[in-house]
Amino acid sequence: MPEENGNGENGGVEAREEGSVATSADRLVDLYREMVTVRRFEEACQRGFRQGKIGGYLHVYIGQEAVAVGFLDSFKEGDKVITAYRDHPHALLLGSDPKNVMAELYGRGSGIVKGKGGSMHLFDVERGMMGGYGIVGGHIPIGVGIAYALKYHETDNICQLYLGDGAMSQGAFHEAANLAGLWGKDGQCPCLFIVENNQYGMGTSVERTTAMTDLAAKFDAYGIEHEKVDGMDIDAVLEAAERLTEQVRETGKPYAVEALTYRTAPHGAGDFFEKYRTKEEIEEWRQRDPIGILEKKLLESEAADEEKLDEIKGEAKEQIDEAVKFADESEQPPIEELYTDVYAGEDEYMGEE
Ligand SMILES: Cc1ncc(C[n+]2csc(CCOP(=O)(O)OP(=O)(O)O)c2C)c(N)n1
Ligand SMILES: [Mg+2]
Repeated sequence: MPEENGNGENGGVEAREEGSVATSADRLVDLYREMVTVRRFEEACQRGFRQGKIGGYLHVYIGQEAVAVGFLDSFKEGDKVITAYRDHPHALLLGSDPKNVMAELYGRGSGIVKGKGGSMHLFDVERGMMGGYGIVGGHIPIGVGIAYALKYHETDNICQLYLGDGAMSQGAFHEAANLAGLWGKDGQCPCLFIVENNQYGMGTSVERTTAMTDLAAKFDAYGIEHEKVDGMDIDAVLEAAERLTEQVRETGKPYAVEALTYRTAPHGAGDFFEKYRTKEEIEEWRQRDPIGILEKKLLESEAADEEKLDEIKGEAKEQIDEAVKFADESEQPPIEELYTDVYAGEDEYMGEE
């Protein structure tokens, strides 16, 4: 935690204890803006779903923002990102326009995948966003394969592979982690596993899912080094992200980080009754809300004042209001587009030019 403000010429915030990164005031304010924008987006689409404007299903990242914001801060051009269905922040943070992301949720032709993917299947391959997958654990082998391909093609890029605590009990996780560990022995699998441990898979707590609740330690079985990070504290996440992305890039070996976090929103936007957890528990975690923590830090260190924070919140709201308007006013995809990009052409499928 920064203790005082105004270090260095740029008004940088004092670095935390050993091993931490120096986070300049401007950078922290930018990260605050990112977190608030993601939060406004998630609130808006949750509303849109409940108003019946968004079909399919939809899961928001409310409470978990510091994880994606922190790790994607270390994203380098050419890197790849893959995640499950709680994927809106990852697309937004990689630079997809909120208007097109919102339009995708609304199933419109102006959506980032032309309205065919919806909330759980966001792709923006040019920006490194490799999806958005609805089958729990289904994306993990794909992410490991992407990491292998990055080395095979002799790049120095890495794959950030996000997965939930629940996904770690899937067979696909264990098979993929096994291969990642094996390929990693030869420096051939630059995959950073980022476990978003929000402590529940739908309504089932980690304790009720597995006898071995130390999720990071499960990677030991596959020879993959690991650690844990406080996923509610952006400073802690930034430090881990910067250090670990560089390590994976340099060594070509996979690494796993378990970010302890909490979704203060229900599992999905259509869930209202949460019998599996108490209001008190949710309230306790709200006290550790990552945006609240950063806000406090910014104010205490005088990196920003109330006025600045209000201005950022206002701008984020405006941007997301515009995204909702754009989505709502966009056309449905034309019927002739129904099969376009759905099946690979025969030639493509056979691997011919
Ligand atoms: C193979 C499969 N089984 C079950 C489901 C239903 N399902 C959707 S989300 C989910 C929980 C996954 O939890 P976790 O991996 O912790 O991710 P979180 O929702 O907490 O982000 C389940 C069981 C599914 N989508 N796919
Ligand atoms: Mg979970």
